[in-house]
Amino acid sequence: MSRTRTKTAPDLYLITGGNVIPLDPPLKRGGVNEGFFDRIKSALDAGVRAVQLREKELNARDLLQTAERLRLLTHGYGALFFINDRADVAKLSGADGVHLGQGGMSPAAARKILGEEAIIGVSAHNMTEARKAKKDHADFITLGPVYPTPSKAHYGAPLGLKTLKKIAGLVDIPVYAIGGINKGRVEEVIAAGASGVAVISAILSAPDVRKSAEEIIAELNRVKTSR
Ligand code: TZP
Repeated sequence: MSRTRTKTAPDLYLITGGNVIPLDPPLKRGGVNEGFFDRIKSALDAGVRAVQLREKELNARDLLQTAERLRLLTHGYGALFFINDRADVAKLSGADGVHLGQGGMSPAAARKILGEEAIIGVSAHNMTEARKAKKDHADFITLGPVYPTPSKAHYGAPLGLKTLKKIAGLVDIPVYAIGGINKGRVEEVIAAGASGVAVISAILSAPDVRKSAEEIIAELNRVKTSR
């Protein structure tokens, strides 16, 4: 199948999860609290234009309910909206696409559910997975962890900039560096060939979510315009 795609997520890809936003304990109907939406709204106010809902603890009903609210919120800002793994929830909530983990369905299966126009991201952690994602017609990958990050510590050593550079140089779909990304690391990951950055905690656990997102966006803009 030949496919020409020009769609890419914007340079900063905000991902929820990693338990950085407390869910409503105990998980009950609608299992996220208002603070969850407030933080994402602050990031959107800052200029974030791609958001992935990745709340693995939520049951299907709560995930869908959360997705429907986030779809409305992101839509109001013209931001792309993705669901982690659950193409069914992406379809029902009207998301722009799905982001597939290595244990997830194939991009082809996701397209059967979501249609040809859906944007499909894949999480890759090494060259083999990155190449496979490209071969499977993923639209973009997140690649990492590039730096140490608590939620992925059990996977061993992070990839580092050299591996990011090698993979980004060989895979001709957008590569979003992920894992331990903060403002101070934007320049070196873009220099290593990343198209953008995917971030959880540097934005969502920041004391001032809006300020943190604004600073990362400003840094991305500075680095990209100076290249
Ligand atoms: N995949 C690779 S690293 C990571 C994921 C989901 C976690 C990124 O979180 P943070 O807080 O931005 O380091």
